[in-house]
Amino acid sequence: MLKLVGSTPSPYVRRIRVWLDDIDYEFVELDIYSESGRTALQNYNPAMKIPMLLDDEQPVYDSRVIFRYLSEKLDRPALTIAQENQLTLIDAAVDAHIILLISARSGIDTEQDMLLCNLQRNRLAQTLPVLSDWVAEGIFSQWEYPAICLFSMLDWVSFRELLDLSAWPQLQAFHNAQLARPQVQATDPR
Ligand SMILES: N[C@@H](CCC(=O)N[C@@H](CS)C(=O)NCC(=O)O)C(=O)O
Repeated sequence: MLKLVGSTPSPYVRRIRVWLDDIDYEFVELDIYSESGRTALQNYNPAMKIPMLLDDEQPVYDSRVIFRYLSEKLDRPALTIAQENQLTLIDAAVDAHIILLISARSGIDTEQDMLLCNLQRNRLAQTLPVLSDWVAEGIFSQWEYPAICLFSMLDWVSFRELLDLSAWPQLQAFHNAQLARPQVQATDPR
């Protein structure tokens, strides 16, 4: 039996859940910032990150490796290098937002001129226009894994109020266009 360990808000977990769609698996939901959640998490993944997958005795860490593992197991197509690159930019933008969010929760003023925050803002300033252009070019027009990953990021940044999508009309239109999908609604953290 497949067991996916994660949380409902995590964009890295949600991408796997949306992609798995009709596949039967157990979802182990953790609050990774609570004491009990952290205790449980350390038994599942010493890296202390979600998602992690357990396929009977086989642990699989990291959403990219989980995707590769399950693609092979479920006989689904592997990603092309172009799609891997799309994921890399999406992940860079997600990670930059996560670092800014955790910094703010740690009491850091993320608006200040500080290397840690400047690097993340710089990364977002570089990745978001490329992702927006790719949406305009139709790169994400198929509801495949890269589009699912982009959606999961955009829905999470809206949910956490980290990015005003109205400043990014292409990204906002893409986000809105997916909201009625049943897998999207079934995994909505709100
Ligand atoms: N590269 C990892 C990133 C996973 C990740 O950063 N997950 C976040 C939740 S969205 C997490 O577990 N954060 C906990 C921490 O950093 O302590 C993946 O693709 O699975």
